[in-house]
Amino acid sequence: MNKKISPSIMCASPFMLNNYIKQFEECGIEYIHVDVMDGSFVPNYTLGTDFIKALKSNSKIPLDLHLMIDNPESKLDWFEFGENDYVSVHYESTRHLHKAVCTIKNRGAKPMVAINPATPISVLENLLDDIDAVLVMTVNPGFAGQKLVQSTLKKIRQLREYLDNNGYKHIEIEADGNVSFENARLMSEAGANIFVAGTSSVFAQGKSFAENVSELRKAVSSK
Ligand code: S6P
Ligand code: MG
Repeated sequence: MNKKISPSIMCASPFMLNNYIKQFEECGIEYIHVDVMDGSFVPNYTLGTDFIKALKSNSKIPLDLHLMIDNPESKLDWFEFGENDYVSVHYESTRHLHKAVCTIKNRGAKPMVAINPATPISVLENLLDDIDAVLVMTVNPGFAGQKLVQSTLKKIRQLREYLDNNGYKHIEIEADGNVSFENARLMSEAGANIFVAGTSSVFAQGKSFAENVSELRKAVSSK
């Protein structure tokens, strides 16, 4: 599977967004990861509907909307997204996950289901016919700059094996949280192919964004 990089835009300085979007395009970045936090499902507030609208009108790069909000099925209408965009909803955030997934699909976008570190992959079984990707949270959602939850590497491996052995080879696996250069290599070997890149890699200080992207691509290219 092609390896893809999805920089987490909440980790970019808001004063440099135009500059970053230009660099995303120059570096062939595949997705822009947008963290939406509602202060209820997770203990933080981040990017909202107007930000997403502005991002869509200023960049052609597909979005990777990560909705960390309660009951997303009743709020999807608020967000601008469409063809080629990924939209992820958390298993833990709703009693109506299938409805949320179908709403995303009916809008022409690609549904992804996100699972927290403590959530087992078995909860995905009855959704696999309707989703394009699984987002494996490799930290607890809410903040950038956290440390990898080690057990999630095993979870990625189990999930990749399960998908490959049960007719779902096409379903992508996204890793989100502390995707450092070294962790990215381990996540890639375990079977992830979309990497949410934040303070641990592409926005790390000391090197340019382009240098960090090329180091990250190298780290995930081995498998
Ligand atoms: C966390 C959020 C993530 C972070 C990303 C930051 O709740 O979903 O997308 O923005 O993990 O990257 P890093 O390298 O600081 O962990
Ligand atoms: Mg995220």
